[in-house]
Amino acid sequence: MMNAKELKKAIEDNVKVLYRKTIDEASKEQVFYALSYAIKDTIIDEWINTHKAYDKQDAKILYYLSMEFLIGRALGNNIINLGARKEVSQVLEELGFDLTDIEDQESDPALGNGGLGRLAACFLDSLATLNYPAYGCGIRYHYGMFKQKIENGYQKEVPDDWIKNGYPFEIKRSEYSYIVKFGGNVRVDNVNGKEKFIQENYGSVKAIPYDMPVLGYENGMVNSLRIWDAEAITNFSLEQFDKGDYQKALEQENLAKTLVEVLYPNDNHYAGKELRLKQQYFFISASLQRALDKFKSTHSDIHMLPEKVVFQLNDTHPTVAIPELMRLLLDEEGLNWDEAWDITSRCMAYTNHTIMSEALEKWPIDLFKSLLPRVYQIVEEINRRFVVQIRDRYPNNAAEKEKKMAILYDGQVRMAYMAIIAGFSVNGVAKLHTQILEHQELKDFYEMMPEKFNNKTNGITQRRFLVHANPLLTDWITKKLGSDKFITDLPQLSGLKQYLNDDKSLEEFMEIKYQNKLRLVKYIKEHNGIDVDPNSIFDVQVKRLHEYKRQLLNILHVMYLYNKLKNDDNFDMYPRTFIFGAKAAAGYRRAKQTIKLINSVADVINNDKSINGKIKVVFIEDYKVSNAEIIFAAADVSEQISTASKEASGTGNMKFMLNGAPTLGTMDGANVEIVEEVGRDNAFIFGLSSDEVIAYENNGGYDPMTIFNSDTEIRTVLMQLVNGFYSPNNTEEFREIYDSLLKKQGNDRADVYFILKDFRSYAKAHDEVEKAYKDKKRWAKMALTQTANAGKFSSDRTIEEYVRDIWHLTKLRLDNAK
Ligand code: GPU
Repeated sequence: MMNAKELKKAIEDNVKVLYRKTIDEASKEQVFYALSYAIKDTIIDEWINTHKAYDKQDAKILYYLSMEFLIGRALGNNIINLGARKEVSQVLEELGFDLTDIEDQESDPALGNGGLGRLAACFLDSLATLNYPAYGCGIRYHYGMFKQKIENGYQKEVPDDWIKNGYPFEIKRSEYSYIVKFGGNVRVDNVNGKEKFIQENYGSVKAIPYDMPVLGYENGMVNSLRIWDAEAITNFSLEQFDKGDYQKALEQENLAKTLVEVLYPNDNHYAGKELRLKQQYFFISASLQRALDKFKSTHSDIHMLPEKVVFQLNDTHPTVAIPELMRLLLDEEGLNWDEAWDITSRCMAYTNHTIMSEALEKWPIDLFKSLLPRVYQIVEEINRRFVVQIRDRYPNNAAEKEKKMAILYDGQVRMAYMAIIAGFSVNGVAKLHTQILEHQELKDFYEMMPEKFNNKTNGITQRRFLVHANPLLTDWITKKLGSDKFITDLPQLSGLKQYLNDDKSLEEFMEIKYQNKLRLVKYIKEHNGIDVDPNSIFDVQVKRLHEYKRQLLNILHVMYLYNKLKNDDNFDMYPRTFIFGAKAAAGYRRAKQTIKLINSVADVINNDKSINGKIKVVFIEDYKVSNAEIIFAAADVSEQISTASKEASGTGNMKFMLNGAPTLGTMDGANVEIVEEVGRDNAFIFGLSSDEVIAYENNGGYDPMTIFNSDTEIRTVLMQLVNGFYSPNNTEEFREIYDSLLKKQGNDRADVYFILKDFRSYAKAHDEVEKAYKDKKRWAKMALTQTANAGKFSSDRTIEEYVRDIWHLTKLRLDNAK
């Protein structure tokens, strides 16, 4: 890192070169660019040095293949990982600017939907921090996750043109471009008695990589996130035009334009769109071609590939990597099937992130085949050989096993099955989730190949979600522990336990929470125009809007509390602010209706003077990584209320915990492990267990009408959905929500997600929260207990487990590192 004087000069020079301005004339945005380029400058040498070390040490490299990297803003994070936070803020101050203001100028790169994409970003941070050689490989979407506007209570999607003004931390690397082919047909040639498969009449596009630096924490390591952009090859080339291939030239031009245009905004949901499959193959083919070329530039024997390269498939979205690697090995490298299969199956590992059936990718064979004719042939052969294996192993129930396990079945390509069959590792993302995979969802595969299955409980990076998000707490912890080692060794937080009975420390801890609440109060005032009482309990649910995550349960409970305040003279409550933040997939009706409901309830309650502000409801517009950091730091209560068995892990739960907010949740996903760490007394657990949920599901569900008929308070709340109480101009506004809770919907049971079933138990858990919070000291202790026990949930721990059990990487040595 340059010293303060050099940095100051670099910023001033950049402002001049970029904008023909002196620093006193520069806007905040201009200073953002000037500073970012100065920071990039200091990164570059370490970046080069890291990749020289890759080559010199002949390091095994991980390729983390993912359709999503929800990286969030880079500037602040890079400054932290360079260890230059204090120095940079000071320089900026001298120049008359505030670092936080400057950071706010950066667009928030949202190349992901939610948990899955954010996990990939946390993993990159940990890999670099732990000195492991790795590339993230993904897509350079021109439009990331849409920006959310709330208009009249409804979500409106606005395109996220994140690269409009140029993104300072990326480098275009045209010299590593590759061609990717789509469609056409396969011709078989016979060359010297050997079959050769040639794809012809295809359309193609050029894949151009952009690299972003991924910095380790103060270790001189800089890995790359490589995202692929598309360009047309022909540009109406005369050649094609002459051949009368005008139509094709146009098509290719068009393909290049649309291919990487936009991220599909679906979380945990497979929509089966052709363009999505094209995106998948596009970035996979380019990434693999590059990985093989890189390997071959320093190795002569392709059979060594598994010793030097490993590919991790982030869910099934990149699974086409399996037949694509086979294709490259067979058709380009000239290997035979067995050799290619041996290499492929030793290079590929798969992570499963959900058991939700609507998320499972099953491509129609017709579509798959016409888009990827050669790749499909290979899938057929993989499937044929696997079916032979099944018949061998299960001679008595082969047909049944085939139905349950074959890759090709019922006219579909079942991507998860291909990933399991071809790869050497299948992992779930939390203990409970992995158990459910082994014993329910994938039990036939587990029975046949148990050695492949393993668990890797998710984690989060403390560099972003503590050091960057919560500088006050970071400084306090550093003081209390006498060291900042927890920044790279999170379990050191357990040293805070010695302060659990120290009144002064508890007071300091809660004072920091209060300061962070003030920061959020200010954000809410500026962005929502709502006044929030910082002394109220901040009860927060931020995550994607999904029925299984049950934001509906939360808001129904708010309606219930409001009724009690209004109607029951004996009822009183500690002031609460219910904070929501959530984007709904653009085509997800029920999710959008739930957003409208939350906003309608907010409107009525926030404007009712008679309840003295005892309840406030805030819907934070455009929930994203940058405001998430402010929200986690300010939360008192972490709502993790998914229907048990449905949330594979959750990672927001860990971010709240790290920042001192106890979990109010079900025994689902990683909540189970959070409770294991803090103890049952330091969490508010409610609801059906996953076993109970699964048992109900196997028996046709339960009857919500008995609850409706017997519980008058619940009934009143439900009636308010359809009597205009929250929608005076349209009593039908929330009819579908009402119906979904009480009536069968086509093939769906009533109340698929057990909202009414869990309601009373949820309300009781809320009572417990209030009781605990009123006892200031008890609460402070409970809050500090969360932070002190968060050590397990660092993505550093997760990555070390992946390395130990799956990737077998070696730490890179960096000679020039500090
Ligand atoms: N997840 Br599949 C997503 O965010 N999007 C998806 O499309 C799929 C899974 C999430 C899980 O819902 C969440 O429980 C988990 O913590 C996260 O992936 C990371 O593993």
